[in-house]
Amino acid sequence: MKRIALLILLACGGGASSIAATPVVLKVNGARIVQHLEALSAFGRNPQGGVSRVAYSDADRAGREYVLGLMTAAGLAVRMDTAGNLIGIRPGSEPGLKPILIGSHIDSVPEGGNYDGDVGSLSAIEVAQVLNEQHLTLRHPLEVIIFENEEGAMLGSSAVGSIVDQARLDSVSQSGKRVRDGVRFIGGDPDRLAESRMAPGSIEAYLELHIEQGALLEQAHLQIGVVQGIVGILDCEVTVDGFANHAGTTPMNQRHDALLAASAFVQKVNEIVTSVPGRQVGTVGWIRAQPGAYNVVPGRVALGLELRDLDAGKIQDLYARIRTAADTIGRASGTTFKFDPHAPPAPALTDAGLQTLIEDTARGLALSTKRMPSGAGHDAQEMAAVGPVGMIFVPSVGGISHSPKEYSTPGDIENGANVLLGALRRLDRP
Ligand code: HGY
Ligand code: MN
Ligand code: MN
Repeated sequence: MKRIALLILLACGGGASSIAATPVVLKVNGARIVQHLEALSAFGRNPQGGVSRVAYSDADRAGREYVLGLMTAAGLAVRMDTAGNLIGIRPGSEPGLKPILIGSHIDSVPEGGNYDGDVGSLSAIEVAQVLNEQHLTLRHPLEVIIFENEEGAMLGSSAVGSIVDQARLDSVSQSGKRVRDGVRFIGGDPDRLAESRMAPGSIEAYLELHIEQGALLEQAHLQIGVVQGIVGILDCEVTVDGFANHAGTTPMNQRHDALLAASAFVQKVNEIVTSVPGRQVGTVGWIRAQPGAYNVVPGRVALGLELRDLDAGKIQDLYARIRTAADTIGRASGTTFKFDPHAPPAPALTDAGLQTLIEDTARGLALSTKRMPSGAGHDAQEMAAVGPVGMIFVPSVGGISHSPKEYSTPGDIENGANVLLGALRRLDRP
């Protein structure tokens, strides 16, 4: 009789009845996360190490297939929204509760590393896998979400958090495909993107684990970063128009050299951004001169300006000063500057309650913590429009990221994933 009762209990393992049997401290399988990171790194691998798995490339599509397999193996019911985000669902035991979302992204920058986005994505799947293996049902539904094209100004999470304008869909992505064609390429439907939007207030919370991508944690010998907020990012394409002319016959004092004006502009950006106190950053990250020949004075230059800060007002002030300086350079050099700013991801603060919850969870695991801002953009900042967000950082060795040399140790990754799992379980409690 007793044996039959035990068998019934085991057979009902996936149900709410198993909650009482839950181990007090549940841990992830760190070795499995590392194994999955290695397997994922095969998609888009470069000869020099790292990956070029830019969104909408063949490597991206293959990597997504691999991750979809992991999600299914973790017992998640996976669907793709119209933006192409992968969403794996695990039902909760208590009807009427909002879902808790965990996730990140697996697309990379060109010549990127194997950790940015991947650590959070594969750890979120690991969390679902552990819950599945332990036959543990949370009260809330759990959704593991792998956002598409995070490195393209967070396209996938923008579609979830807000409205993506047509101009963005028409822009050309790093893969060379227009964004709308790319979304189609991975199985989404750009004409029905609005259906991916989640209503504000429709989720309990979104939690994301990510590598720090800076060196604050490593330098302070700390294990977990509790993110306070994520910077806003202003991206702007700047066109400088001069006059293309013969480089041999045009005297130096009669040129309208667009590249010379652009180089003065690059210097000025750095000067203006460093002229005020604070953690703001400004970068000119790419530049193209036309027509681009030894023997032609450059007639046109296009360049990419980016400004980041936690304060949207400060970004706008710096941007205004940079535009004024560009006018001055233009007048002095006989060139004109045109600015074409993209709709910026706004700065987002993480939820104060979730910061404390993450901190308490880490301390409960005997891990050291530090509250810190994020200088990198993340899907969490778009998700902040849908509900409370929390972010967990783990150290990046040497503070290197967006590089094949990006690295986080297996121990740090395991710690971060355990904090993600622990924070999720605390959040799920009544
Ligand atoms: O560009 C960024 O900050 C990011 O890594 N998406
Ligand atoms: Mn990145
Ligand atoms: Mn990232």
